[in-house]
Amino acid sequence: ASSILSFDAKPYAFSFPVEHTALLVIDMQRDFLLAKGFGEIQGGNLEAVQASITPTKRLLEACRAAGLMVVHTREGHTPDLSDCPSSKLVRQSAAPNNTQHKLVIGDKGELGRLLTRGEYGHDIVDELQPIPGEVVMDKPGKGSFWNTTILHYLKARAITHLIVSGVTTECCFATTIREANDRGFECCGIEEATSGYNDACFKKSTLDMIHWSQGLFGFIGSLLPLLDVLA
Ligand code: TIU
Repeated sequence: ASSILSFDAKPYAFSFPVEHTALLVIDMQRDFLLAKGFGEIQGGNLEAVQASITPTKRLLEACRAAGLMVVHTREGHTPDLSDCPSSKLVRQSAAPNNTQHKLVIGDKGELGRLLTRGEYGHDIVDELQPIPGEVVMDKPGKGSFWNTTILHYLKARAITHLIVSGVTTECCFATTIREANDRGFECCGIEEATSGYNDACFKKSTLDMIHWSQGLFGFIGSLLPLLDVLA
C-alpha cells in the first residue's frame, strides 16, 4: 500500500504519494554556488544563492530517509560545446555593460572550463553530492526536460509528484517546474531550499507566480512542515 502524505502549502495543502514522488535537486553545482564560478562571473550575488545549501541538505537527507527517489540535475555542455546553442553562448558572455562578463561557457575559469561536463566547477557542491542509487541528469538547458531523458526516467518509475529544490529560483528551478507542470506532474517547490542571484525581488515574484491563481504551475511549501510529515 502506498502512503499519502500531506503538508501545508500554497495555494492549499500538497498531498503526495510517497512511492510516486521524486525529489528534484536542481543544479546545485559549484559553478553556480561558489566564488570564481560561472554564476559569480555572470554577476550573481553569491551570498543570496548560497542561502539554500543548508536547507537543501536537510531536505535531501529527509527525503533519503523516507525512501523518496532522488534526481540531481546539472546544467552544462559537452566539451566540444556541440549541445550549446549560439544564442546561449553569445548572450551569457561579454555583455557591453557588464565588465565582469569576460568569460563564456567553455572558457577556462578557476574552477575549470565554465559549465562544461567533467570539470570541477560543473559538479555538485560537496555538501550535496549524490549517493549510490541517485540519478544525475545532465541537461544543456535551463529546464530539466529539454534534451534529456528525465521524462522517460520518471514515467518508467511511475512518478507523478515532484518536490523541487535547487538553484536558481528565477532560472532553472522555475523553468523545470513549468516544464514539469505541462507534462502533468504535480510539483511543489520548497521555499527555503531554493535561492537565486537576486534575492530582493526575483525569488518572491517567481514563487508567487508558481502558486498564483490556485496553483498556476504548482505549489510552494515550507521546509519545516515537510520535514515533519517525512519524519
Ligand atoms: N543564470 C542563472 O541564474 N542560472 C543559470 O544559468 N542556471 C541555473 O539557474 N541553474
